[in-house]
Amino acid sequence: MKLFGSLTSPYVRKLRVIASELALPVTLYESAALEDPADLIAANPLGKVPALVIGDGSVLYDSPVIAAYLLSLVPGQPLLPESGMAHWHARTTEALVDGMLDAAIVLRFNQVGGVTSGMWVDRQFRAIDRGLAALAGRVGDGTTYAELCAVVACEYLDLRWPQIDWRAHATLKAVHERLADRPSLAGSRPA
Ligand SMILES: N[C@@H](CCC(=O)N[C@@H](CS)C(=O)NCC(=O)O)C(=O)O
Repeated sequence: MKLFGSLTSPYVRKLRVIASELALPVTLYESAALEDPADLIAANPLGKVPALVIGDGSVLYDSPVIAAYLLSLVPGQPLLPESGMAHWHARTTEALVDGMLDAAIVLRFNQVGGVTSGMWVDRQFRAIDRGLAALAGRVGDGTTYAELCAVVACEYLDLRWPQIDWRAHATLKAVHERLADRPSLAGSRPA
């Protein structure tokens, strides 16, 4: 399977981590989304990464859809409960992480455009702060999608917004210390 992506995209990294954890054959195909490459636009009309080309040639996007697809390929996979409220709680944790990443990306694009203050910027930082507090209560001692996504999100904050002190949340710090060296995470970390 071919994954349109970039080395720094946290959405892409979530999927690379899942693929590694589940030993799925996913190959990263680097694509600079902001340059609107024709093959990416053909795969995903939104022009965003990630997009996954699967065996029959069809394309899946965006990251929660791709994550669900990858998980569905491995019956009994240990990362995300397949049914019941535990499933929906885990999916909500995924949405929480994705929402924090969305806020961080909005901030990043604003920063690149020279916008570093104002109501919209403050709003994103507040969302991330509240998201971290909520996420801290949703991770535990396991090695599930929730903890892996949490590490990806926290490291993305280190990359782009190092002033955000997510390590102040003891559970996030502990999860990071416990999982950061896992091959799935170490092998997908942006240089
Ligand atoms: N909701 C999407 C977000 C994907 C996204 O925003 N990707 C960024 C890279 S980190 C991108 O391709 N941005 C290009 C653009 O917004 O045009 C997902 O979960 O896949």
